[in-house]
Amino acid sequence: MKLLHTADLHLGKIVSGVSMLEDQAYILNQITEIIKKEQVDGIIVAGDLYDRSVPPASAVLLLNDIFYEWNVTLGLPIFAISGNHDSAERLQFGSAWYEKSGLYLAGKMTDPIPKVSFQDAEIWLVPFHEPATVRKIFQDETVRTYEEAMQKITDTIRARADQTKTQILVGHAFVSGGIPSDSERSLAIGNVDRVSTKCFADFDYVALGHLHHPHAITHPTIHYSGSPLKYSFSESKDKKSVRIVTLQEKNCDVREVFLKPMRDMRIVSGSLEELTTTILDKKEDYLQVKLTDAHALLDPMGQLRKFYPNILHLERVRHQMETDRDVKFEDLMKKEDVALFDQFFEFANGQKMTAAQREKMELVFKEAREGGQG
Ligand SMILES: [Mn+2]
Repeated sequence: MKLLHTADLHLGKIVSGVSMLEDQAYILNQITEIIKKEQVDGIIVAGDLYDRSVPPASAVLLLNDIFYEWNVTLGLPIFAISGNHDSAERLQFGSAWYEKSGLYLAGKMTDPIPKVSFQDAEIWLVPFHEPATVRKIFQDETVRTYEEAMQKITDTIRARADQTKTQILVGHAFVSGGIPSDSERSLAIGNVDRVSTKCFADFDYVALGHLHHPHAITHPTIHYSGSPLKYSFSESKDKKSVRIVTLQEKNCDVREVFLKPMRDMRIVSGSLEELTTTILDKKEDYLQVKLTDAHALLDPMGQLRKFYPNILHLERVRHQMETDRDVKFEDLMKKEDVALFDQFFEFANGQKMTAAQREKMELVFKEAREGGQG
């Protein structure tokens, strides 16, 4: 059995005021091509289908169209759950009869956890949940943490699972040791949102969503597919992909198929002059520009946007003065005026004064000392 695993589509997402919808439609079509080429038997979408609980109509239409394409046109089952960005109730709409068509969509947490028997596997759909929800639904007052909630869920699954079948869990959670990026919304303050890998010990493949890096964790059976697109500059070095999982009884073989975005998201640096004279390749990309200029600039964003229309973020590289040495006030007082100013200048501009600037400052200090006598 061969499955495609993706997650964290975040349809309708806006990054720095720019809608990602066109990029999302483009990447979903690329996933469709992979589905056809790889001839998979089913598709897993592990949560965060939308970016927010009330997504824009355009995002709803996009998901409608792509699910129709995969499920009806290509005739493939879809195993999908809600993530922490989705509205569990809204995603639940239609689930009971979509499954007649092989679209298995678990929005709300329920007891029992929905199980889909598919070929020689049992696929368990565990939507995103807070501990309080699990405590209430499973009527277990001892459930206090995310770890206890996931443990409770997997215990109930274990009790119902037919271990002669391949066991697959689809979930949306933060596994301990996972590397987060800047585009996930924290599930809770601090580290209390973590669940350990031991919750998933009995599964042959765990298809996760939530963390957006494709290699947020390294584990033989537990995988984050990562988001299909970069949604923050902290992901600029990611190579986004989908997972192709081939399961033979209890053995899983996991492979990455890389995606090529319409516009990449990357960080570039240079002076304003460099960036506006030697024009970089792929200037339509989403850019974070780090300007290295030390002096004042007139409308750098306006100048850069003439060449790079999709700059999302612009910043000046600020050279930090070394802070590892302790500077005592008494020592500072011993310094000559010009030496003291030199230090300040370097702190503010990231470079030392030129000889000419230094000469001018010496003159200024001299005049100040002589105070009107000159
Ligand atoms: Mn997400």
